[in-house]
Amino acid sequence: ASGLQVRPWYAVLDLTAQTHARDFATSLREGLSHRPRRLECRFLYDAVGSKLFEAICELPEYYLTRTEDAILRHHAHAMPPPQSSRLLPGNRETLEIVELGGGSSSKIQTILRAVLDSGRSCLYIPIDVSPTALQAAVADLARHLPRVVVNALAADYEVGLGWLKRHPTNHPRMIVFLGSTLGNFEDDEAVSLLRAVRAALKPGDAFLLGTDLAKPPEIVQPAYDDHQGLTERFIRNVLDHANRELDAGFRQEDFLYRVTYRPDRGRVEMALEARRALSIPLGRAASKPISNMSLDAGETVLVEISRKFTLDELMWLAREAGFIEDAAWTDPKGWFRVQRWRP
Ligand code: AVI
Repeated sequence: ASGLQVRPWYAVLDLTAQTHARDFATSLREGLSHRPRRLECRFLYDAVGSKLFEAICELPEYYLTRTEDAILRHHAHAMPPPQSSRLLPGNRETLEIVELGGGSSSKIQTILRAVLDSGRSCLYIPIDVSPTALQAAVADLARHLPRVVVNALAADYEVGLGWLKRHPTNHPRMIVFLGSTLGNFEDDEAVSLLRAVRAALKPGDAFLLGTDLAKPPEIVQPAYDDHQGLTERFIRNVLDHANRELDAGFRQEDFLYRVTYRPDRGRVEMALEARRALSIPLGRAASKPISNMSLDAGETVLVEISRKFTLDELMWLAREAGFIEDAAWTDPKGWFRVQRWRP
């Protein structure tokens, strides 16, 4: 651990140095060599990508954020697990709220407020790869909810959850994973993340998970193919990110944005298609003897998947990771689901 910054009301523990294992260069080289070709969607979120994603959340077509927000506003009071009955009178319980991808501050504030309203103290532990995003999120929280103590972990999910597992506490804990980000993971990746979540929990703790649900294509497709073209810019930004950070030689005009909702597979696929045969300089992602990557005309590079889950799939994931569901909430249209699982 390095760079522990202590303030009266918050601390940021910077574990990002441990997060370099699979870096952008390796990921780009391996992803482009893989068949079908693909990129890892976590590289969509540089400073530009994060701003674009914030703008996407406000789009009229992007129903996810709004729908999940409404579920939280209606049901937040029921979401934190009930207080321990063994508490001595006069003793105040502290509930730890760990957020994966912390920083979605309005949603998490709804939950933190519900914890305080239940008469408990609250320790909030956001886990996010970006120390600057964490600083901004904790500053925002200090303004709105100064009673919440914040211990932020600057790390990817795996490193952050591993740290929590190695530093057990006596406080009850609820890990929160909102926004249907689980939907950006393939089954094997999702199960391994969920297992890491479970490993950071003890009996009596809880996991709160927000997921988008399967629904007709005429609702899903426009959410990823919006009129303003923000989603296209968000997906294309991965190429600029590679050019900026790795000195790669992608040219936007060589690619078309392709978005397909595949109800049979329960997922949206966002890809970039080569308009002609290409030889792309890999910059710092090159490794001898390969300095360029060839793509045939019409070949696609899968950049992101966004899954729309059925209940059966969610129950399967819970079982695979060793969770039991004990509560769930949805919106009147049944578009989105927030569920609480127990280890
Ligand atoms: C972060 N994640 C849940 C978003 C989604 O809907 O899958 C990412 C996104 N990609 C394009 N639009 C939004």
